[in-house]
Amino acid sequence: MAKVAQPRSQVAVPARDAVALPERAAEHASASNCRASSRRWLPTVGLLAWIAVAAVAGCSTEPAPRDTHNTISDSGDISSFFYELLLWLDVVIGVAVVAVWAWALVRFKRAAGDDTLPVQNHGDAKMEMIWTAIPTVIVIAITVPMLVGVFRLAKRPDQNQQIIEIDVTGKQWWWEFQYKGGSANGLHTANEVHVQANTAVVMNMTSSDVIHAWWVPRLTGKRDATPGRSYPLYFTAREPGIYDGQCAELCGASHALMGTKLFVHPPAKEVEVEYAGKKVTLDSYETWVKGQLAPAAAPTGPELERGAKLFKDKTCPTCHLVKGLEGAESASPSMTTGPNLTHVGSRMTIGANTLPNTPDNVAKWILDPQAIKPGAKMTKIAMSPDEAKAIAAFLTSLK
Ligand code: HEC
Ligand SMILES: [Cu+2]
Repeated sequence: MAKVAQPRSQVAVPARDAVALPERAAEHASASNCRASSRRWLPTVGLLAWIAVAAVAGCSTEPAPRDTHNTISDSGDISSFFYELLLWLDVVIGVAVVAVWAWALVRFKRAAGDDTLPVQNHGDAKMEMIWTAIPTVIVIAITVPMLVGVFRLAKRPDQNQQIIEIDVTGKQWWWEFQYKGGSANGLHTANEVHVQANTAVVMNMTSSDVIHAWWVPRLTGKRDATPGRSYPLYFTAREPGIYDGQCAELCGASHALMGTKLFVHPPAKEVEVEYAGKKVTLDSYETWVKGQLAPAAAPTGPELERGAKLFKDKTCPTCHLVKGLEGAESASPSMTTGPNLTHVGSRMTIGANTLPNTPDNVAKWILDPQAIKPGAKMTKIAMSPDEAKAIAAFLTSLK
């Protein structure tokens, strides 16, 4: 007959605690060969070293393009402050807990041969009070400033000062910006949003399809763009510059290719800023506004004229507006209506921060938008590469 395996609990091995203590101590002494124990620690030390290397591998003193730490606005500073507050509180608590634990390990180590139970302090009122009071103080230390911060972030800027107000609409997979009031009233652009340094900005976020979230990490926190609702985002950006952003709410096939760019213009004279290691000149905000409000430049020369004609012949104006180009001034609003192209040549990128705005890239995009952005809501219209090149030349001339 086959031998039936016995459950482990029934195997007659003396339970560890039943081994007499002196015996155990002797067993321990013989095993604690110094070299063996250092070899035992080797994998742990190696693993910790690797984690340490991995943890610092991404470190840099330069602010990264999508850095949440080197914030450039008043509301960004509030979120940054809480990040730092929580980080340092956690470091202090973590170090304190590990230190007490390590001290207790050494201080209360059971001596060889000591078989007595330590003093039990279950229900010790003093200790219970201490470890209720400390977390309460910590929670209050976080909650009170946090509430102040939440109310400050939600405070609409004073109406008496200059305000730039922009209706922001998230669409699969790009952003539409419509300026309201002030010198930019009626301005309508896409993907790249422009504001003025040291000027309060009010953004009203919504969506025309699914939930998106507008997020420029160096500016401030994320704000949901939800269909049928409008959520405000308030900020005053400090430093002129160009800042990258990303849709932060999974919104379908090309969610990862739904970027945005924030341009913070100087209020008066143009300035030079650094972007991606290159020097870029930023006009004053009012100069930018004036340029964008003007109708598109009329095509000059046969090649651009051919491009403009092809743009209309290939039915692009059903979805795209080019103010000033006859026959392309009113795209019918629908779910697939595309970005305003009146000044598309002045954008740094196309396809919502997906490709640099060069004639070659625009031609590639026109020939096959879905090859660049899976699921893109732009119809793939049959044409020859030469025709796409002519349209691209015309579009990139629209500064
Ligand atoms: C059915 C509507 C539709 C038609 C027709 C259409 N497009 Fe588009 N187009 C879009 C949408 C939507 C986008 C935004 C896609 C994205 O970024 O996800 C877009 C984006 C673009 C962009 C990039 C703009 C930017 O700022 O990122 C260019 C350039 C463009 N289209 C050119 C054309 C040309 C040229 C034609 C005609 C050959 C055309 N489109 C036809 C809907 C359309
Ligand atoms: Cu999105």
